[in-house]
Amino acid sequence: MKTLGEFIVEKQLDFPDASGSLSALLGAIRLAAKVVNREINKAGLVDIIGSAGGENVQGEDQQKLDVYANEKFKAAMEARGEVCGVASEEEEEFIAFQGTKSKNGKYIMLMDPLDGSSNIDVNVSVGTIFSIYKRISPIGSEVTLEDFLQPGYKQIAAGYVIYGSSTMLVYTTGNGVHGFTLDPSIGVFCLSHQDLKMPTQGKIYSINEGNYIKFPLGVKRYLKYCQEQVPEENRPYTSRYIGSLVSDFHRNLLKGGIYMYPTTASAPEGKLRLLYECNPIAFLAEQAGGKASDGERRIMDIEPTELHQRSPYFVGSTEMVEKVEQFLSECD
Ligand code: AHM
Ligand code: MG
Repeated sequence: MKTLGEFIVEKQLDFPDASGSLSALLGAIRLAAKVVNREINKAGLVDIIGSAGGENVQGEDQQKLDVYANEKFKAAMEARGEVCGVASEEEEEFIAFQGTKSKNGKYIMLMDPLDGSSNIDVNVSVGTIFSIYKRISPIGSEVTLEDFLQPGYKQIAAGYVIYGSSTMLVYTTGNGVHGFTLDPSIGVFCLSHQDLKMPTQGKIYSINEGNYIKFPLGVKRYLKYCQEQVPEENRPYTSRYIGSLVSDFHRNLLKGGIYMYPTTASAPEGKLRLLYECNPIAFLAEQAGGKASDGERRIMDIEPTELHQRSPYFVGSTEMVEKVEQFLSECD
C-alpha cells in the first residue's frame, strides 16, 4: 500500500532541485479534502445541507457546504503559505494572502470548492476541483489579477476530489493522472489508480438533454448520431448524466465517454467556468490521453480575460470529442 503522502515525496525525488513547495501545497489540498469529506458525510445528520441564504457571484444559491468547503480550502492554503492567492468560484474577487510566507509563495490556486453542490441534498456525489499555476508577479509582492488569468496549458498541477461512494483524490502534475482512494478507517488516501488512461473511444455520452431544443444544430446532430442503431460501431451509445461534472467526468475517465455542456439560448457562453472547471478537467483529460474543446479550440489554449469566464465544453475520449467538433464545424 502506498499513501498519497509517500507518492508525492517519491515523485519529488525525480526532481532533485525541487524545493518541496508543490508537494507541501498538495499536502494542504489533501488535508482540506479530508476535512470537507468528514463534513459531507454528516449531511442529513446535522444541519449542514440546504441553502446558506446567500448567492455567489454567479447569482446561484450558495449551499451551506459550498461556503464550508470554500472556507476550509482557503484556510488550508493560507496556513501552508505555498500559494500567494486563491480565486474561487464562490467569490467575486480573488483573495491576496497577506502573510510574508504567502507573499513569497510561488503558486496561485483556482478552485471550485464544491462542484455540483445542488446534488448534496439527495446524496449524489459532488467534488472539489483545483488548478495550480506559477505566479507571474514578482515573489514577495501581492498577487495580481494577471496571475490568475493564465491559459490552461500553463497549469502546473490540477485535480479533483470526488466525494462519492468512496472518496478519491485524482491529480496530475503533467506526468500522468493518478488516483487515490480515502481509507476512512485510517483517514489516509491510498494509491488505487496509477497512471490512468482514458479509452480513446467510449460508449457513454453525458449532457443535460432537457436543454435539447436550445442546443446548437451540430450538437443536436451529434446526439442523433449517438442514438443511431449502428451495432458494428457500438452505437447507440449509453446516456448517463449525473449533473455533477466531477462525477460525470470521473466515470467517463474510467470507462470512456464524453461530457458536454454546449451553449444554450439561456447560457450563450455555456455554463461551466473556464478557470475553475474547464481547464483543470482538461489538463487531467489530456494527461489521460483524452481531449477537451470548446467545440472549435483546445480549451487549454484559450487566453482568459475574466476570472469567472464561461465556455462551452466538450471533454472526454479523443475520438468522441473530435466527432462532435466535426458535427459543429459542418453546421457553422
Ligand atoms: P456548480 O459549479 O454551480 O455546481 O455548476 C456546475 C455543474 C456541473 O457540475 C454540472 O455538470 C452542471 O453544473 C450541471 O448543470 P445543469 O443542471 O444545467 O445540467
Ligand atoms: Mg462548479
